[in-house]
Parts: sequence; structure tokens; C-alpha cells
Amino acid sequence: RKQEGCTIWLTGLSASGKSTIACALEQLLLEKGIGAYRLDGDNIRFGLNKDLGFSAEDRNENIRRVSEVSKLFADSCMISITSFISPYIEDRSRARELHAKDGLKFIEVFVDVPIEVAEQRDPKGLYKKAREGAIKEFTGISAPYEAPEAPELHLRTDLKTVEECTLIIYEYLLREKII
Ligand code: GGZ
Repeated sequence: RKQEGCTIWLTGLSASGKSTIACALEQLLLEKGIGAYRLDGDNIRFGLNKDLGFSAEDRNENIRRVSEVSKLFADSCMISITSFISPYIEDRSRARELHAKDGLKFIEVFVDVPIEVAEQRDPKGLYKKAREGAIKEFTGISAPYEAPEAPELHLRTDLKTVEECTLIIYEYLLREKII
């Protein structure tokens, strides 16, 4: 049976663990011979979306374009994994509707961590810069993050390991007969 495509939409604060989980999940799927592709800031914000910053309008447009691209990957039978903060409920809900319109599955995964933990992790020193005012409109500090109200999956990355979080998503895909 050919795999069905879908979009796995990771959302959460900076340093919540989205990219780490996305990488581990992509790797696991590829090892099993399942086609998967990851969209993230590194391959989108430096290319297709290099004209966009972090104002509310630019984030709306960032997420709109990512939604369209991810939908195309899903339509080509890939497991498309997106890892963007995507702070606005409305943007994520539009992404979901875009997929639904074409009969494609959209799995929203809340990569959740208390902001204090994200700020302690601060792998790139961005929270520190945001606190000092050197970065404006930083999500969780000086810009909003609207948590999902009914995500398909909710992962607390301070309470579970990367491996556990990855397996939870993998098992969801099996359970839903997507893979
Ligand atoms: C939030 C910012 C900002 C501001 C730069 N706010 O932890 P990172 O570094 O590697 O991931 C963050 C990334 C967020 O880009 P997204 O495309 O995911 O954002 S959104 O979905 O809201 O459009 C962070 C870095 O870019 N970064 N400035 N002001 N994160």
C-alpha cells in the first residue's frame, strides 16, 4: 500500500524542541523507507521567505507560504514535517483548512514547554537578547504565542525525551493508518 501524504505541523516557542523532534522523526521515517521531508526556518526563511521578518504581518505571510508548500509535499504522498513557531491560532487554522479542502490530513502537534524552561535552554542566546531589548517582538517575551486549543498531539518536552516524543508521533501515524 502506498503511503498517504500528510502534514505534521509542529508549533511551539523558540527552544521548545520543534526542530530536534522534526529531525528525529524525519530520520526515523526515512530509516523505515517512508518518504519524509522537513520544512523549517533554515530551508524556508533563508530562501523562499527571505523577504520576511518577525512582525505579525510577516509571520502571517511566512505561515501562509509554508502551509501552501507543505500541502504540495503532502499531496505528493510525502510526510511533510513543518517546524515553525506559528504563534497565531488563526494562521494554523487556515493551514488546516487549506489541507482539508484537498482532502489531506493535517496533524497539529503542540511542542510545549514552560517559557521558563525555554528561556533557561536559550541555545542561541535569543531570550537573553530579547530581555535586553536587542531583539524586538520576540515570541513569549514581547510577542504573543497562542497555544493550540485542540491539537492532535500535545508533547511536553521538559517531561519526555526526544525519543519518546518522536515515537508518540510515529505511533499516531500508524494508528491513523497514514503509514
Ligand atoms: C521569535 C525569532 C525572532 C523573533 C528570530 N521571535 O529558536 P530559533 O530562533 O532557531 O527559532 C526562532 C525562529 C522563528 O522563526 P519561525 O519562522 O518559526 O517564526 S514564525 O512561525 O513566528 O514566523 C528563532 C528566530 O527565528 N527568531 N527573531 N522576534 N523567533
